[in-house]
Amino acid sequence: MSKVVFSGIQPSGNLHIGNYIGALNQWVKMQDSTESIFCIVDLHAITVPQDPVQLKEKVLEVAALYLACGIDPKKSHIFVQSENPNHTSLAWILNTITPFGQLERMTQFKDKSEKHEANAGLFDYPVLMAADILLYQTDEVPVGQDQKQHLELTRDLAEKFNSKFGQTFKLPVPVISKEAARIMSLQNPDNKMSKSDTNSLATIYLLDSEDQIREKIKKAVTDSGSQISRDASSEGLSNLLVIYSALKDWDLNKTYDEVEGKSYGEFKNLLADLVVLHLSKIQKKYHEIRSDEKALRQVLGEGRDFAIEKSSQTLQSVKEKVGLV
Ligand code: ATP
Ligand code: LTN
Repeated sequence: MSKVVFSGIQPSGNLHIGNYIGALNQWVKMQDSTESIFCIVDLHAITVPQDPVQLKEKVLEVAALYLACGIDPKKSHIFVQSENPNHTSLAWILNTITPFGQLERMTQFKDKSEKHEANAGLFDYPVLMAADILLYQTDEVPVGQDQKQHLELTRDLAEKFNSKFGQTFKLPVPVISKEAARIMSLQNPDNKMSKSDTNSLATIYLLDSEDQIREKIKKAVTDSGSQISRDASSEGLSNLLVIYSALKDWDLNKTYDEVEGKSYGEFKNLLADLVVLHLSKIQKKYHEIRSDEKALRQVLGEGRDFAIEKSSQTLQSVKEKVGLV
C-alpha cells in the first residue's frame, strides 16, 4: 500500500513563494508515489479575524493555485477542511487528552496572540491540526520548518491516545526540506517570509505582476558587499540564493558554481528573470483554472466525498474506543 501524505495551507491571505518553495513544490513531487491529500484549512484561518466575503474567495483562489502549481486532481485529493465535519469532531476528542501547558508552549500561539486578540480557537489551533493529520492515518506531512513543533504535538497526542485506548493512530513523520524550509522576508532576513507581513516589499506573492517581482528583488536587503562569494554570504543574500536554487531545482552548490564572482546586481537580475518566468507559468494556469469555477468546485466536491469517507473510518474507531456511539 502506498504511503498517505497530508498537508494544508490556510486561505488567510495571498500565497507567496515561501509557501510554494517550502510546501507546495514538495507536494507536487510527492503526489506521484503516494496517496496525497491536500486541504484548504479554512477553520484554521478563522482563528484570526477574516472578512467573510474575502474568505470565500480566498478558498477558491488557494484551490486554483494548488492546481496551477502542479497538484493534479487525478493523482491527489483536494478539499476544504470545513466541508468535512470529522475534523472538528476528532479535534474535540483530542482536546480531552491535550495538556494545557503543551499548548501554551507553542511558538505560533505566542506570536499570533501578541498580534491579535487571543481566542480559544487560536490556542487550540494545533489540536485541530493534529486531527486533520491523524484522521487519515497519515504517514508523511510535508511542511515548512515553522510547523515542526505542531507535528511534535500531533505525534505526542497520537502516542498518548494509542497507549490509553489501544492502537488507533499511525504516527506521522514531518517532511521538511533542508534548504528550502524557511524562506525569509526580503526586507528583514531574520523573519520568515509571511502572508501577513505589513511591509509590501518583504514578500513575493504568487500572483504578483512582473514589475512588482522585479522591484521587490531589486530592493531586497543584502549586505554592503558587491560580489558573490561562497564563504561570505550574509543572511539576506543566502536567502536569495536559496530561492534561486529551489526554483532551478538544484542544490546551493550548483548555484554558487553558476553565480560566484557575479555582482549582486547581476545576480538579482538573473533571479528576477527566473522568478518572473516561473510565476508567469503558474499565473497563466491559475487564470485558466479560476475562470472555470464549475470545474474547480467539482474537484473540491470529489475531494470532500473522498475525505469524508476515508476519515469516517478513523473517527468511528476513535468514538468506539472512547465510549461514544
Ligand atoms: P502566515 O504568514 O499568515 O502565518 P504562512 O505564510 O505561514 O501564514 P501557512 O498557511 O501558515 O502560511 O503555511 C502554509 C505552508 O507554507 C506551511 O507548510 C508552512 O510551513 C509553509 N511556509 C509558510 N511560510 C514559509 C516560508 N517563509 N518558508 C518556507 N515555508 C513556508
Ligand atoms: N498550520 C499549518 C496549516 C495546517 C496543516 C494541517 C499543515 C493545518 N492543518 C495539517 C499540515 C497538515 C500551517 O502551515 N500554518
